[in-house]
Amino acid sequence: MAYIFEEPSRTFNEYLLVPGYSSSENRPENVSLKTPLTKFKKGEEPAISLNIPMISAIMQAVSDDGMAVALATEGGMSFIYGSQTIADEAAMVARVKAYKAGFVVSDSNLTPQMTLGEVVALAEKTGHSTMPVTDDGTAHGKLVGIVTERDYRLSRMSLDEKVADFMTPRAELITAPADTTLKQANDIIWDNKLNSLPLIDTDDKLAYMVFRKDYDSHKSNPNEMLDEHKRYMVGAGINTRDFAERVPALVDAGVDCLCIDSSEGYSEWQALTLKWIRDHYGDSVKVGAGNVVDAEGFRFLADAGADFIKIGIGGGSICITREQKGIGRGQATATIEVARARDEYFKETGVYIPLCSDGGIVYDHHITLALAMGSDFVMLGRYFARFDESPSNKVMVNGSYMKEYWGEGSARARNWQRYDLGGDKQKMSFEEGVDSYVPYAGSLKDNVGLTLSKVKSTMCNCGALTIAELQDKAKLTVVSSTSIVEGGAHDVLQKDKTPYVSNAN
Ligand code: RVP
Repeated sequence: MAYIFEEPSRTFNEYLLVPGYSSSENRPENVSLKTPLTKFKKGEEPAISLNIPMISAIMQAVSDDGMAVALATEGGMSFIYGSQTIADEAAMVARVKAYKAGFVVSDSNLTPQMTLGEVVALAEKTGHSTMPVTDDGTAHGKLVGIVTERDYRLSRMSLDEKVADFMTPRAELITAPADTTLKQANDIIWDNKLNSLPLIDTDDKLAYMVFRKDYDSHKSNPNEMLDEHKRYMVGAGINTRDFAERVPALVDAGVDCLCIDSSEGYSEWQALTLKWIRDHYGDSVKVGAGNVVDAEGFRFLADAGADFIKIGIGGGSICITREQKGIGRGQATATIEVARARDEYFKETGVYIPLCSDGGIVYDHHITLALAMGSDFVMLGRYFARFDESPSNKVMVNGSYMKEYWGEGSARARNWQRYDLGGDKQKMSFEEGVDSYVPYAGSLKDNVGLTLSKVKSTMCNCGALTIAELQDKAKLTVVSSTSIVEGGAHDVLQKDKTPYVSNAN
């Protein structure tokens, strides 16, 4: 007879944390959100830790190189989407690794022949007011001048005027060699009261621009995820088909961690993929696996050698797997059961395998719940898709700005590899994801800052200064449907008259 789980399958919304004793030490500024990304032996340190417990989903609408840089700046990590060619994915990884914080490859470049009209149009499009002028109009052409807002006055000049006639010419610019350090560049900027400094390579070509404002922001990012060469860290998604080609290309590009991207991870295909990686790279290449929703699935992937394990089937905001196929499990129940299995595995083997709760995070407090239930970090799609830094289009819908967000199992992404059963001939013919809009929410930095301030505040209420302490001390209670109503604003007439729905972000 079939196995029946007696417990109902619950979601995050069905739980609350019951506060514990908080001492005067339990203040948000004392909380550390550092958390392991990869497995480690008792008493040892993980090879990679995240500085904040957030990674961005392996999705076309979420994780490209721009998102990866923005999230690494805040202390998390992106996993670049694998539903693209191997060359394109490797190029994204390589761009993240080549990115030097504070050293900007200009995306707004002019030629001396361009007109003031074109300058104004480019400034509007990119939002950048400082534009290098190069002989060929590329980011690495020969520098011939710079145009800033101070070089032109729209009220006094014709839009036909040529850049060559109003730019600040190279002879009047202060420049520095390409191997100048950020500290040295900043000193030159300060000593000469500059707003920007072009760095020139040995062929007399423009290498980077350094901006005064970027140096300041670089200094105010204490959580940056940097490798031993001070490059941003980045992950990448792989599949169980072309790993023999994809993995070497991503490793060559400098990837820090891989993750097998699949809606169903309890499969021989994942074990074969992990084995291939271990056979070829030993433990030097880190790789997460998933997704699973119960203890059996966890144990299978742990024994197969995964460095971390992802939890979640069917809970993603754009996911219709449960409707289409009838498989899945409430995200809270899945997380709790898998975390118990992980703790038992740790007791038995002395190896701690970090867990990632993936999908279904709607409120900021769901992150805290996922951590309290035993996750070490969470993977978010919808959350990050809403920000400036996501690769998807920002569009106006019914008078509000939205960002497009589509599932990897939607017809739009056509990443059937995530949704097939592995092997070559078992492709699925139906969709498991939808194409949607999510409300545009501004910059990643502002939103992540606010979200984590809530997480830290709740951790203090639970008497915890670290995620491990939260997992240990948290007291969770299942809520009734009437108490959910009690939890929001109720029985009052709200002044702004907008009916209270939820404060989901
Ligand atoms: P969410 O954060 O709720 O938007 O969920 C994101 C997660 O949903 C992804 O990390 C992935 O596990 C899952 N996903 C991605 N595409 C699809 C689909 O098309 N069904 N599901």
